[in-house]
Amino acid sequence: MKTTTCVPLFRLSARSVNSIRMLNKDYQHPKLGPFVQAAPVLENPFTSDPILPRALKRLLPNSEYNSVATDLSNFGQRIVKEVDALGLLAERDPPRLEQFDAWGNRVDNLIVTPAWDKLKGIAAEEGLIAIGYDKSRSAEARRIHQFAKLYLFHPSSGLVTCPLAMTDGAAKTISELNLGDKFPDLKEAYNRLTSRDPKHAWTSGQWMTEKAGGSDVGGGCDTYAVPVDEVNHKLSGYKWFSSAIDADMTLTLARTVQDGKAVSGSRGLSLFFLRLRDQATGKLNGIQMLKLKNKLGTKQLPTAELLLDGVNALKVSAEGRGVPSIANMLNITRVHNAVASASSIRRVVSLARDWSTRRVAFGNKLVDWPLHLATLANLEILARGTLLFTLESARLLGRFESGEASAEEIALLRLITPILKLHTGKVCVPAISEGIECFGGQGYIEDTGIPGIMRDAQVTAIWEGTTNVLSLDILRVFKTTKFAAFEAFVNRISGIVTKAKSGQNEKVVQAGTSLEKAFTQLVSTLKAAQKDPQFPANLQRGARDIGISMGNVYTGALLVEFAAHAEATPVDADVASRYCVEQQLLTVSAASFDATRNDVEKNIIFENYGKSKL
Ligand code: MFK
Repeated sequence: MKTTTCVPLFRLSARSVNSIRMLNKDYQHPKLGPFVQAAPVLENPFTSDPILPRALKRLLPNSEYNSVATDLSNFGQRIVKEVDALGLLAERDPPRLEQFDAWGNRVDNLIVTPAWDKLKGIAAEEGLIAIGYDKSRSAEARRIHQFAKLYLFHPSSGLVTCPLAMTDGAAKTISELNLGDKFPDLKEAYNRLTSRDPKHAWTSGQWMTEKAGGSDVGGGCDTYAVPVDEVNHKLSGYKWFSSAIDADMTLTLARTVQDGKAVSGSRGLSLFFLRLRDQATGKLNGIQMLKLKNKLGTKQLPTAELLLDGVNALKVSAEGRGVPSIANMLNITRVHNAVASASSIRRVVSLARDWSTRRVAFGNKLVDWPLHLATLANLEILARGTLLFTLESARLLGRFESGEASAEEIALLRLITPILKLHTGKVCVPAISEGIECFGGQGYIEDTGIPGIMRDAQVTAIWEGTTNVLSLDILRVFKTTKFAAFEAFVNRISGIVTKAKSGQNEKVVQAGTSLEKAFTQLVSTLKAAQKDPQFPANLQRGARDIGISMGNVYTGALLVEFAAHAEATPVDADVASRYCVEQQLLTVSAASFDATRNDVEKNIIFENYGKSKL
C-alpha cells in the first residue's frame, strides 16, 4: 500500500502547541473575550520628562530653579488628576451656536461646555499668562517658566492654549503700544489679560483673517473703520476665521475711511481695540456670530465667521501702522504655536513609551522588539530637539523684554521666531502620525483620546503663518536687518560647535563636527545664492529650503550644546549624535534657487490639466 506523508502548510511553534493544548483542556466560550489591554498611563508630564527638568536647571538662575521646579511638578500632578479629564470633556462636548431663540429673536448664544470655562479658570489661576509679565522675575525666568508650564498644559488643555496665545499676544502688543495713560480701556485690558484671578481675567481674540486674505492680510482686509472722532470708530466688515470668540476683547485690523475713501494694501490698515460686549448691557457690540467653523480638528475651540456691523472700536496704532503693530502679537503667538507642536510630540511619545511596556505582541512586550524601539527612539530625539528649540526662543524673548538682550540677541530672536514656528509645525505632524501608529488600531479609536492629538497638530503648520509665509518672513528678516540676523545665527551656531569640538566626549565631538559640516555648507550655499545676478528674486523659490535647513541646524546645535554640558548624560550624547551625524540636516542646495526649474515644475504639476486655465 502506498503511504503519503502530509506536510503541514506551516509548522506550529512550541508556544502555539501549548496554547492549543490549554484550550482543549480548559475550553469555555468567553462571550466578550477574557483579555483586557492595560491602557497607557499619563504620567506627571514634568517629572517624567527626560530633559525638561535638566534643561530648566541649566537655563534658570539658581535662585529661581527650585521654585519653578516645584510649581511645574505640582502643576504636572494637577494635569494628571484634573486637567486632562477636562481637556477630553472639551473635545467631546464641542461648542454650539444658538442664533435664534424659540420666538425668533436673534440671540447669538454661544454655548461652551463647563469644562472649557473651568480650563480657562485654571489657566488664569496657574498664571499661564501672568508669569510671563511678572517683572519681579529675572529676565529669562519669566518667559522660560511660562512656556515650560504651557508645554505641560497644552496637550491636556482642550485647546484653551489657543485663546491663551492670543491673550499673551494682545498683552504684549498693548504693552508695546505704551498707551495706557491715553487709553484707560487699554490699561484695564492689560491688567485683566495678565490677571491670575479667574473672575477678573480676560482672554483676547486676534481677528486678522478675512475671506480674501488669510496670509495676505494687507491684500484681503475688507473691514472699514468710520471715525466718530480721532480715537473712536465704527467698524464694519466680515471676519472669516475668528478663533475663541468667547473672548472679552480683541485686536483687529481695519481701513480708516476718510472722505468716503480708504487706502488699499497693508499701508491702509490700522490697529483697533474692541470689547466683544457692551459693558452696561452685556449685549454683543455690533457683532453677529454667523457660523461656527466645521474644522478638521481643534473642535473644542469656538471658531466663527463674524459680521461686524457698526462695532465700537478704538484706533490704537498710528494710521496705516496696523500690520507692524499686530506683528508683535504674531511673534508671540508663533512661540505659543511651537509650544503646541513640541508638547504634542512629547505627549504622544510619552504615552507610546508607557504603552510599549504594557502591550504584548507576538509573545513579547513591544519594548522588547528592536524594530519598535528604533521607531520610538527617533520620535524621542525629535521631542527633545523641539523642546530645546522652544526654550531657546523663550530665553531670548525674556531677555529682550527685560531690556537685557544685546542687539545681536534681538536680531537672533526676530529670525528664529519664524524658523521655530516653521520647524516645529512641520515636524510635528509626521511625528505624531508615527506616534499614533505605535498604538496600532487603538491609536485610531476616538475613545482613547489619542486621535485628537493628530487632528489638533495639523493646524500648527497652518495658523499663525503657513510654512511658506514663514519662509518669506525669514527673507524679510534678512532684508530688514541687512543680514545682521543671519550673522547672529552664524555666531550662535559657531560658538556651540567650537565648544563641543573642544570637549572630551568623542560622540559629542563627532556630532559637533558633523553639524559644522552641514552648517558650513548652508552658509556657503546662501552666500553663493546672494551672488546670483537674479538675487533676491531667486532667493524666494528657495525660502522654504532655507527655513527647513536652518531649523534642522539650529535644533542640532541645541542638542549638541545640551550634550556638551558638564552634567550631560551619555544618552544626551547619543541623541546629539543620532540627530547630527545620522540625519540629513540640509534640504537647501543650489537647485533650491535655480529659476530654470520654475517651468519644469509647472509642467510637472499641470500635465494634462489644460494650459488655457493657467
Ligand atoms: C496653541 C497655539 C495657538 C496659536 C494661536 C492661534 C490663534 C489663531 C488665530 C489666527 O490664526 S490669526 C491669523 C494669523 N495670520 C497670520 O499669521 C498672517 C500671516 N501673514 C503674514 O504673516 C504676512 O507676512 C504679513 C501679513 C505680515 C504680510 O503683511 P505685509 O503688509 O504684506 O508685509 P510687509 O509689507 O512686508 O510688512 C509690513 C510691516 O510689518 C513691515 O514693517 P515696516 O512698515 O516698518 O517696514 C514689516 O517689517 C512688519 N512685519 C511683518 N511681519 C512682521 C513684521 N514685523 C515684525 N515681525 C513680523 N513677524
